[in-house]
Amino acid sequence: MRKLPFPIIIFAALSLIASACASSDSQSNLGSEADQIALERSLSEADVAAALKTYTPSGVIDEYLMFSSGGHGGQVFVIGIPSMRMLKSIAVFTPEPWQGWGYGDQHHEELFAAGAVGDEVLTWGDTHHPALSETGGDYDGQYLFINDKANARVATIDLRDFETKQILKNPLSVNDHGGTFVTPDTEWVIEGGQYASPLAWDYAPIDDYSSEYRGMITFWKFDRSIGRIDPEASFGMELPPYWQDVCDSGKAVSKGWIFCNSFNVEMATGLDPDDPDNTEYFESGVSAGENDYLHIIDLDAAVAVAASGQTVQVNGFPLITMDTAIANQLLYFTPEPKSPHGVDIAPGGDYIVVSGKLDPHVTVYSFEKIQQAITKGGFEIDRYGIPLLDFDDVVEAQVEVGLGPLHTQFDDQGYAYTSLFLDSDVARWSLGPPYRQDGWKLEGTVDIHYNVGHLVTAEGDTVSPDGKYLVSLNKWSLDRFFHPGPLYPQNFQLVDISEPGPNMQLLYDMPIANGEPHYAQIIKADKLDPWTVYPEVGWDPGSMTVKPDAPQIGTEGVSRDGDKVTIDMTLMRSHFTPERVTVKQGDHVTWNLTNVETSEDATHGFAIPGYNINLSLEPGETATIEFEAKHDGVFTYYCTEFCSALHLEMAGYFLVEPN
Ligand code: CUK
Ligand code: CUA
Repeated sequence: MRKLPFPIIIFAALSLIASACASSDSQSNLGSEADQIALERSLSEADVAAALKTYTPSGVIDEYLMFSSGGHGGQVFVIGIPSMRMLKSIAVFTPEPWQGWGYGDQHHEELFAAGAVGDEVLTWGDTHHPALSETGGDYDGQYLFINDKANARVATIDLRDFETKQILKNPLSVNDHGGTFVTPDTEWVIEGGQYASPLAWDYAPIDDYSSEYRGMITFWKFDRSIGRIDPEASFGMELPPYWQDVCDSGKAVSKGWIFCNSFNVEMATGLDPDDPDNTEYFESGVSAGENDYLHIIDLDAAVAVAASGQTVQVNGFPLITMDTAIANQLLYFTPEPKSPHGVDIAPGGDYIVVSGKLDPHVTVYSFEKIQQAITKGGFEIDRYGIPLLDFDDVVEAQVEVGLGPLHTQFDDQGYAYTSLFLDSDVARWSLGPPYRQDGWKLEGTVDIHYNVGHLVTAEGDTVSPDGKYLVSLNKWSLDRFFHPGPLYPQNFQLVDISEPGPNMQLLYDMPIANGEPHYAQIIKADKLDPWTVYPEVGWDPGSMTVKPDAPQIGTEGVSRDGDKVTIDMTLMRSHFTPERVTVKQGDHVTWNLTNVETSEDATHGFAIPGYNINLSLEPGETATIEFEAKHDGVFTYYCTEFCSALHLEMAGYFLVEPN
């Protein structure tokens, strides 16, 4: 419980006495004050209810945490629910100065180097789908994965310190989209492709699209014992150049299966400037056909095929070719209506929901019927020889929900929620048995503002969603906020979905002022138990162990070996040791630093002007920077975190003598 200062307790007690003495028609002082405020601020009764549902008094912790992609900001946002207070932007693919992410720390340099495409080191990403690690189909609060759509990369974040531990470049593809999604025990992290291109980042003329361009899906093996994906145990699967889109992992009854939608079975290749007959932009070419294909992948069987060595090496990475996938019955297609987007598996794993951007329905496939159709056999095949399951054999229901359906989430009452981009609504509809006997019908909609992409419910991707809250991730905000110039923020809207039936209540608007988030997941906050300080002084967040030779109190100093200078430095309130470092221009400098503090929140920064060096050292953390002292001069390093009353004195001189 929060501790209230003594005068407030007295005041509260007096208020109680006053309200008890007041006549029955004035209710209480609090009531009349609230009424007065509501009147002055023109708040309706619904506004007041919404305020009471989200207001979180100082010192009270949110019930849920939302991990949201940061879109082309390249990061992951952590937001408390229901307060919608932003707690952190976890630095992932993009340098971030507050966290000292990517400004000299050797461990960060290694991560960025691992995410390079060839020799091109990238300093941004387009994060789309965060995936919390799961145990038994429930979020376990241990790890978070996120993809970079732009450059086909996957990152692993450790939720003990909320830091990125790994960045992997996909060896098969330059871009991705259907990532990241995890299997129910996080054995595998799924990364599906998007815009087809020659595998291994190669070149082929676009006229050879059907023979040389390919889609792909990658199965990254997660090793929980070390908290990293093991690329050596991972593999990919070649897919037709159909622009795979979003994927989801089967769970419960469909555990071991993977589903992805696709949206260019037409194999459109864009407007050709040299061909007057080709007048189709992608936007029409890609949507010309009636159907695209839901990809249905038998992951367990694929794992066995990969383990038996039936793979080819592409860019040094094992790949199951389409022919091998067909021969081993790893891959099936079934039609999905016009311009599909999104695949979402119901909590029991029994239904697969796909939306059609240009179709007012959601289409619900039955996993059981898919299995029966596979057993029955006698398939037609698509142009690459992949078995095509008959639509009518595998569909359970189609529910008309509104215009521009995209993504679906679930709750604990047997309802599904689908975002409607064109209508700017969230639709609630009921799942059929075993969820609800009266299912497969629209229950109601709630207006959102505006152009919703993904939506997310509390624990919504697990086998046991919580319901209660839904957040609508809106692409446009238009008139919702003061518009800060022509680039508007996105708008996250919190919706109360606890009341059954047609009604949902919009509670709160949160502007997102950094990137365009795509997807998010919401976890019960009490499932997380992050560190307050690093476990030991001299902790290396890269290896997640204490570093034996990290500087400690008493081991500080400057040593020289030829033109190599090594500095061992400690940081504590309110000084660096040493406070003076002198080197010669051209020296190779290795600077080891440890924040020897063990107190919660006692972070120190370390910035050297003119050298693009900036670190954040959390209590106990050690880091190393290496650079050439190429600029002569006097550089005043200082602590960037206001850590104490004498924080301004936490500084030192880095003297670089000219040659
Ligand atoms: S996508 Cu952006 S709204 Cu990348 Cu999952 Cu659908
Ligand atoms: Cu340490 Cu300011």
